Amino acid sequence: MESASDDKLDRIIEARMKLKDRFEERMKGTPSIADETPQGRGPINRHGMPQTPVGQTLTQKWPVLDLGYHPNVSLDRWRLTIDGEVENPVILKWDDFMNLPQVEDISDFHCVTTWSKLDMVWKGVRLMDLAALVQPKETATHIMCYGYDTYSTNVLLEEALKPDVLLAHTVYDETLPVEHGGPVRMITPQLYAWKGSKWIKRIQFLPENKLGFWEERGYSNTAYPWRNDRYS
Ligand SMILES: Nc1nc2c(c(=O)[nH]1)N[C@H]1C(S)=C(S)[C@@H](COP(=O)(O)O)O[C@H]1N2
Ligand SMILES: [Mo]
Repeated sequence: MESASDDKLDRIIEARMKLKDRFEERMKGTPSIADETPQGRGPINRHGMPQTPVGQTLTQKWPVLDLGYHPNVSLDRWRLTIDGEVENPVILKWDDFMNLPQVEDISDFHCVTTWSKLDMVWKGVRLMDLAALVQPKETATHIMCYGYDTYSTNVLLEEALKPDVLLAHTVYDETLPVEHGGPVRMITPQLYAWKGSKWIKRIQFLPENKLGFWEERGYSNTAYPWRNDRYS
């Protein structure tokens, strides 16, 4: 029914605007926005940062980096659970996910192992809109993302809500390949790429910080590329 889904979209848009108001000040305080001395080189990118963060080398290729196990999740078995510190937890099926507002965005990809790939073309759903759908409680401060391969990674909520943080299903107008995290992966263009879970299956809102897979093994909690913020 047209009207029912329009109604749902209206509600997401309204909730998104409220979230923006709520998190605007905290977003302004994140390193990606508040950093007065970002380290890097090259022309200034779309976020006002030098396009190649300190210690990174640009690549045209797109390496595959993960724990070595590539889960194969068919679209009819695919589910995305969004729960934890939220008013309205959901379990989305593929059609539910594809009926959410879809965006295209061009962004850069910085792997902590020192390669960066610029200007990648993504399509997907903004994490901000998923948050608008589930309504984080006032007490929510972080998210933990889980992959179908048992991966996990934590992200500060005001970083996760940035408009270029997507749950992407399409890259360069092609279906996201399994080795790069298809059907759906998260991307975090303003943080090192390990903060974006491939094969994402659950986003849990948290009332406090917890460490994910790499964070428990000594990688940085915050992962800010322009501060060489690789290890904790
Ligand atoms: N589920 C899952 N997500 C993951 C990883 C992983 O091992 N499992 N590796 C991370 C790391 S370290 C990087 S650099 C990027 C690599 O994405 P790519 O293989 O598409 O280049 O995915 C991140 N997300
Ligand atoms: Mo990485």
